[in-house]
Amino acid sequence: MVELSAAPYPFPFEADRAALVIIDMQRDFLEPGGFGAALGNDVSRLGGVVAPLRRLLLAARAAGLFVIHTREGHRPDLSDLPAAKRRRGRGPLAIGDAGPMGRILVHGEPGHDIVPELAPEPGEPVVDKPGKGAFFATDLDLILRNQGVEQLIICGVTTEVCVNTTAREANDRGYDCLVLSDCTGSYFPEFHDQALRMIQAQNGVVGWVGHSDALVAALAASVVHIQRRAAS
Ligand code: C5J
Repeated sequence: MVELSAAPYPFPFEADRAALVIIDMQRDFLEPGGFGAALGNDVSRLGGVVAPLRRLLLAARAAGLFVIHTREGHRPDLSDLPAAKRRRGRGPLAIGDAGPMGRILVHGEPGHDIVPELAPEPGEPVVDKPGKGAFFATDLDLILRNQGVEQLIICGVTTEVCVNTTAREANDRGYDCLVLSDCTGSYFPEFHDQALRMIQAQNGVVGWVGHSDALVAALAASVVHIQRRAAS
């Protein structure tokens, strides 16, 4: 166990029962012409997350940490899209409409892909989710429990929507969650800050908030430990 610097108090990181969960780092949220832009957001605000998250992802892979990715999206026939979700955005393009990166938030379309810098590798499950929380209507919990995971390192976008919803869902299911401030992002800086404050408030009512520097250092030091568990 390694104590990682975090708020409201150090996070007791145990690499062999932890997973890195990367939420919705999709072109539809990060690039012009996607869902985020259709809602009127300045998507350039999310770009700063990619480099620190890529550094962490490479460190996690090198150390043998379990990595899992999520994507928000819907079936091509939109049968898993609640009418209310489709109506709500009220932008020029709704979910399922054709945009510059294909149909908005639809499985298999270019915009639904994870950005190339963070593309999943073989052996890293990708969970497709129709909602904001990664546990809703998915097999994420089953996959994590089958791997013996009890701690989640949560990263991705956006801090106050899918990251926060997933952290809350995980917390209610008994996982310890560490959310990394530099590896999560929002179109609204003030929402990012407040969302992180909400997680750590009241002595960690939802979990912990940390920085990737501490985790990358811990992963570099724990290579042998994680590999030993995988080999046993
Ligand atoms: C949103 C997400 N913001 N991944 N999705 O609609 O946070």
